[in-house]
Amino acid sequence: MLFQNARIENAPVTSFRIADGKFEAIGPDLTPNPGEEVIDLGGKLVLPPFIESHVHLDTCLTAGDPVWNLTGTLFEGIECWAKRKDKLSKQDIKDRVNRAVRLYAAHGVQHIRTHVDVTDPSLVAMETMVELREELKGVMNIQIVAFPQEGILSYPGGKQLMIDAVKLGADAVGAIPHFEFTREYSVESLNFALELAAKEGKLVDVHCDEIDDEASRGLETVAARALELELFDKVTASHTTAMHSYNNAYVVRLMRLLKMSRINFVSNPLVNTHLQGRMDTYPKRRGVTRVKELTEAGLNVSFGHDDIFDPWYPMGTGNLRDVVFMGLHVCQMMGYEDIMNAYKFITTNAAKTLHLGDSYGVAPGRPASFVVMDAETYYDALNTNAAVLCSYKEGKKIAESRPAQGAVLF
Ligand code: 17E
Ligand code: FE2
Repeated sequence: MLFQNARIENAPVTSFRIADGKFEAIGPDLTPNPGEEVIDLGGKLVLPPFIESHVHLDTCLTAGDPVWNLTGTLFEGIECWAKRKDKLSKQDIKDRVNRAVRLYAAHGVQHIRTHVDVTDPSLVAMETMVELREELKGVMNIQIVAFPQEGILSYPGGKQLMIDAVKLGADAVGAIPHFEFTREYSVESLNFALELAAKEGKLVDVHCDEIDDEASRGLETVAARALELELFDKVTASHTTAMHSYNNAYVVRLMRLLKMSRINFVSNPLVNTHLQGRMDTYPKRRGVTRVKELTEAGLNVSFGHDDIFDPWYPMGTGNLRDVVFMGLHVCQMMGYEDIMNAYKFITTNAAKTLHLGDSYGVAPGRPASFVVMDAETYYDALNTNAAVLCSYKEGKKIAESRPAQGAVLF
């Protein structure tokens, strides 16, 4: 199949051919073979598929059930979720995750890293997510992080639950240092999580310092262990919102270690703009990590949605455009090049974090997975909230849309 007039990643128009589920060739001089199907993309933007690098699928679509988060804090969210956990069943999780995955697919997402709460003696969410990963693999590539929402050292049997979750099939090990009872527990939980990952050959993705406390310094431990255990870019620090509040002298010192460690960062600008700064009067902190400075230092940063309609965030439609839009505003990354390149936060940068390797990207020999947007450049796509016209996964169309028609009558 030949696609003509495609603007791949903002570049001038070209053509590309897909065959047997792979990109076969890319170039402006490609002409149709006899009898070949030709699709004229009319100069529209083609991007590698979107990647949700941080979400909690097990909690999605539960806002208000059984109670709403009234303060809007992370901590009340954790309390609300603890009440909802009692009602978890395989069917409940499957129904909600199937709905959420379809929301994402409609917006061109083909890869999701989900954190799954394992501070639950039944581990039903983990068990169910492992089944869903298999059931959905034709349409969504799901990566699972064993996430100890209520702590590893501060939750009864927390260490064993992490070990059991890895045995059940988690792809990555998590931690939540800022929620542990003490600083000592925080450090010990990180040592435990990274050593478990090193031993079992897993990735790491830590909910790290998601608090406005400038003394929350889990990140330095994550980075030091990533370096010493030689895990490097297998390790990701998510949220790191306390970095917003660190003093600059400390950040300059920390930055050297971060660069040596080569860890990835995931920022969740939509949700952390909502959750952070809640104990401030005025001025209120934004509480989003230092995306601009990390990027300028050559560290890999991607953006995640974090939640869809759950105790931590009462909105969300699975459209990562909202995440990028908020991220650029709150991180003050609104230069022309920043805006044009912003799709990388939810594509190529996220692919590095998820370790997708050669299975990702618009290039000959790679799986023919891509999205076509109703815009010519990412600048326009972002500004106009352009629809994803179609989403192809390994040569198969898995979603399409027809943009709404409207008219101004004067
Ligand atoms: N749990 C947590 O600890 N932090 C979050 N941002 C969410 C769940 C969504
Ligand atoms: Fe999260």
